[in-house]
Amino acid sequence: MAFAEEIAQAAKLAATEAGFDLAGIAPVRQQDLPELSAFVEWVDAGRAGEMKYLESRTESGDLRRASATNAAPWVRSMVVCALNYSADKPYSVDAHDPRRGWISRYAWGSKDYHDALLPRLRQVEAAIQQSAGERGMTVETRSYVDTGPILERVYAKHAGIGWIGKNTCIIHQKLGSWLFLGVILTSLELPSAAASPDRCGSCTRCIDACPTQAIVAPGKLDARLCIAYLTIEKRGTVPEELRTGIGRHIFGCDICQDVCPWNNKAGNAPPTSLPEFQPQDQIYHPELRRLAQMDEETYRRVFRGSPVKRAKYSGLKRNVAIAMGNSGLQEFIPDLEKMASGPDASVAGHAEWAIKKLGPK
Ligand code: B12
Ligand code: SF4
Ligand code: SF4
Repeated sequence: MAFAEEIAQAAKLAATEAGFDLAGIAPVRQQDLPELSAFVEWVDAGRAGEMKYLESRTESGDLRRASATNAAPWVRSMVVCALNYSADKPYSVDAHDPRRGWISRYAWGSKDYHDALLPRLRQVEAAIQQSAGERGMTVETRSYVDTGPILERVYAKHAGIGWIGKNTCIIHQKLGSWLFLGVILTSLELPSAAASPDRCGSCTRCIDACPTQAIVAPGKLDARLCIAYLTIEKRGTVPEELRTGIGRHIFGCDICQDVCPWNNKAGNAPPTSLPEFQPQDQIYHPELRRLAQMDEETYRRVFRGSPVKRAKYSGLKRNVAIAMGNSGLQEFIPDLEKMASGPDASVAGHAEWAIKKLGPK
């Protein structure tokens, strides 16, 4: 046990040295993680939408994500690390220029968060290996940043990183919720933290502010209604009845975090100083017209290394068409007409909808 405590300390120290803001250790036994069963209910209710990878099952028919042992039968504990990505820029709820679209805070930097976190996790993994080796022990380790079938927020809660808010995000009392998570599975039983206590209390600001009523109950999000899903994950057609609620969001959505008191308290949610998460001029709150006119090569250059690439060129243009339709600005009609007569049927269809929404010139 003394060795396990020392290795745990070495892991946490290495996490700090690698630049993580928070690190803790979570248990992996099912009985210690009651939230895992909520995932099964969530999938059964169809809330994953078209994100079929969340519904992947083991040979025995269990949902792969319902237990970390499905990814690694040897896992005995999990080191969870969190990195602050907040930036010194206004929140989306305070940005009202109808000529501009909103790209979610997590995508403003020059590097995709997977690429920013994985090398740091590898550093921590190496420290765990070294610390165990020095004590004559062997250890298996494996790192994931949203790259494996692990319910990262559940483990983050039980590693003491933060509680799962009613908006479903991990929130830390001081750092707020602008946090990326990464996990390291280990074959050692390391001493785990106490789970973070819930501090949402009677607050319901996130639920009340969500424009598409995607938070159907505290801690339960119907992804099919969430703007982040609709603008990032959903391919092809965005259901017409959901387009108005998307507003001017063109990639992701921050509203349920913008309104959260833990991101607004004086001194809370400080900006990160990491260079890779500093807002890029071309990405932060961009002009819709510039994006509507952007050719594919420029798109690839501007968004190189950025999570925005996940929406693909066609998806981003589709989102821009919806945002233009929601802007109330008829000056966008000529751009929309060009998009409506372009070769991409999905973009064209959404541009036609936007033209109709803006009404006759
Ligand atoms: C799929 C996914 C999405 C989907 C679905 C999100 C969702 N809330 O389910 C979509 C595309 C909508 C999405 C959006 C975003 N995502 Co996302 N996403 C994921 C992913 C890949 C899986 C999450 C998942 O399994 N969801 C299914 C639900 C059921 O699980 P859960 O959210 O963990 O929910 C738990 C709680 O709700 C809890 N629970 C159950 N009942 C109850 C009841 C109460 C009262 C409470 C409090 C809790 C609770 O148990 C559930 C698990 O069973 C994770 C990475 C990973 N591998 O975990 C990233 C991840 C969750 N996403 C992340 C981010 C940053 C975002 C966005 C902020 C991006 C953006 N700005 O657009 C938004 C946030 C939207 C939001 N409010 O959640 C971060 C979250 C960091 C944090 N601080 O929490 C993660 C961890 C990625 C990472 N490695 O950093 N995401
Ligand atoms: S990210 Fe936006 S759409 Fe999704 S739950 Fe939060 S406020 Fe609602
Ligand atoms: S807005 Fe309120 S209810 Fe929602 S996550 Fe933040 S504290 Fe919890």
